[in-house]
Amino acid sequence: MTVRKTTAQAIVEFLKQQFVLNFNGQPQPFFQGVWGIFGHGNVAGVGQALEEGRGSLPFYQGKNEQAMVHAATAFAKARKRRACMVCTTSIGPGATNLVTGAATATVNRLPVLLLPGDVFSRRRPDPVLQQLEHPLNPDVSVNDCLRPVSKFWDRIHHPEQLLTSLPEAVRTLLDPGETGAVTIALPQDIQAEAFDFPDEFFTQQIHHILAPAPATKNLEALAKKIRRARRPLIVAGGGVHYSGAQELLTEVSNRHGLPVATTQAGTGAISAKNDLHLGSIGVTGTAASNSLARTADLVIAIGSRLSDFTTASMTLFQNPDVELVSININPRDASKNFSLPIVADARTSMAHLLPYLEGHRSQDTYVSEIKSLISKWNQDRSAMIAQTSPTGLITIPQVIETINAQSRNRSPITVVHAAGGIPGDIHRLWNSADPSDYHSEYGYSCMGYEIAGALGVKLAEPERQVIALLGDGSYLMLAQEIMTAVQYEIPITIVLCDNSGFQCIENLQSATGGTSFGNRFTSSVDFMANAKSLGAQVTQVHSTRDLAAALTVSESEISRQKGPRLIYIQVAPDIRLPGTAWWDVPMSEVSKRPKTKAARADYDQERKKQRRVLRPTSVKGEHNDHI
Ligand SMILES: Cc1ncc(C[n+]2csc(CCOP(=O)(O)OP(=O)(O)O)c2C)c(N)n1
Ligand SMILES: [Mg+2]
Repeated sequence: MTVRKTTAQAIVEFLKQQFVLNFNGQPQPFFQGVWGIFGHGNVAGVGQALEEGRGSLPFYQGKNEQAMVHAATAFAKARKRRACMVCTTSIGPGATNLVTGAATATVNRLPVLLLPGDVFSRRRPDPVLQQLEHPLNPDVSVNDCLRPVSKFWDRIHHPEQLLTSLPEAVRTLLDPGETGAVTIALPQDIQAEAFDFPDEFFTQQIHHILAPAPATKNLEALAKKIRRARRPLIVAGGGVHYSGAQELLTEVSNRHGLPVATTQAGTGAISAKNDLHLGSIGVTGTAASNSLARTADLVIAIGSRLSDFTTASMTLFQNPDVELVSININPRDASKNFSLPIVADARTSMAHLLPYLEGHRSQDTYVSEIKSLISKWNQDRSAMIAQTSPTGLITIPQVIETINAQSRNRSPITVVHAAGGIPGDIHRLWNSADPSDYHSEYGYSCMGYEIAGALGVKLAEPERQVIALLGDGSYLMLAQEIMTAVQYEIPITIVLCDNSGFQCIENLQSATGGTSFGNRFTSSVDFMANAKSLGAQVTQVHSTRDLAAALTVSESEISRQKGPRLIYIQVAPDIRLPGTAWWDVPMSEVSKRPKTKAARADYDQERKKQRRVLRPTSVKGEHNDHI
């Protein structure tokens, strides 16, 4: 039996039939909503199909395509990649506006399905409005810009192609090692063209997320290394959250005396209350994590991309004999930096590792050293928060601690952040009360993610108070989704920290030997009037006490709050937390300025600490001992 549908109708129907088992083993729809902005390139095709057949698939009108992808990406992150959203756009600029969002999703390994409209497949009216007309390759359109930022990319020239393309798109989105943005470009004419699809194509499918166990050989090798190590260190990344390994990781740490440091994506993977939680690691790391990392003889990365922020641009692990083991579902991540790769799910790995470590615990002296580093860090943390500015304005660390106190005392909240000075400070200072209170987009560090991201998180977790924490620069880049929050009555809280410019880059400029240039704002904005005009309720606060009061929203108030509210704070531009690790930002080898010359000399010194190979060559043979 067959059923006649257009390409667009078939896509909508197919997506509605895809289900995934959640953490409790219950099937739930994988695609939970469609974001869209219509134009001539999708209104009559995908638009028609969505309007007529969406049923269980809610539609959200975006105001900028990049923001739609951010919202969808944040939704998938909050749902630990067990549900995702779709974005439909017109052709031309509507489609290319997706590129930044797609890169954000792909870098962070988060699933999102993009359905950009495309120029006519049959080319009858060429060139159609917004067509690029590539001189040498008529089969190239602007949508080809989405290829490098997608994990799967296809263009549909005949409806029948969906029979192979859609299942592959879904497989990629669901594959924990491969997931990211998936693009299916839909030429305008083909969207509306019909085909007799086999009935079976639209039957319900229930998928489960792969969680492969590590090979016995690998577990034996890892357990041997842990038992032999004198200074082991676990680095927990986002994979711990996505696999649901938080509790087992905590058990491994507590039972066997293994300290845990967390990356941005890994924050919350272990409660801050845990005795052996060292806090953040790397460029934005705590002194406790970083000093331990420098002397560690065994580093076990779990679900981490091992980015330059985590490895301090490969200067962090200074013990000449340090060995790196990387447990990751993605073989490329597992093999980085000459690690012993363990290609496996984080949760399954922790569960399987426990019996291998029976009876083992790190030496008492090491455990007490860790505890004293943590207690010293807690004192430093308090001092960082207590630090005041000569301007008399609230500092970003104080804003962060005020929000953090809310999460500790009045859970559940989720704070969403992405770029500017905030991510560095919050990574260091945040003490997670529960695994979902910290939502960081720091893989792509994309300005403009925060407000749109908060919308996605709130749709994914309506029971939580969702706070977008962002700077004035980030706000100016992508604030219009405030109106979308009003339109769909999505109650988010936006905390806007105004320091009159791109302050963290100004700081970086100065640290790299430069003088102030191009980073300050020279005219001011009435941010409150701006947010109000988009429909937000606005308040200004001048003290942490007022901020705490503004954030303290009772349960009933949360359910009554129909749309977004913005809390505006003028923050001190002059407070910077001291760093405890290096970041490789190359600076000019040639300059007339003594400050720049001196900075370059320091840079050359630091670069000498960078390591290319971590494992000592004497045990190289063991390196291949996997799978
Ligand atoms: C889309 C995008 N463009 C540029 C950058 C580079 N960048 C990183 S932080 C930053 C300034 C952020 O300013 P603001 O949001 O006001 O935060 P502040 O640094 O002042 O705390 C810039 C320009 C980026 N991360 N993302
Ligand atoms: Mg700023």
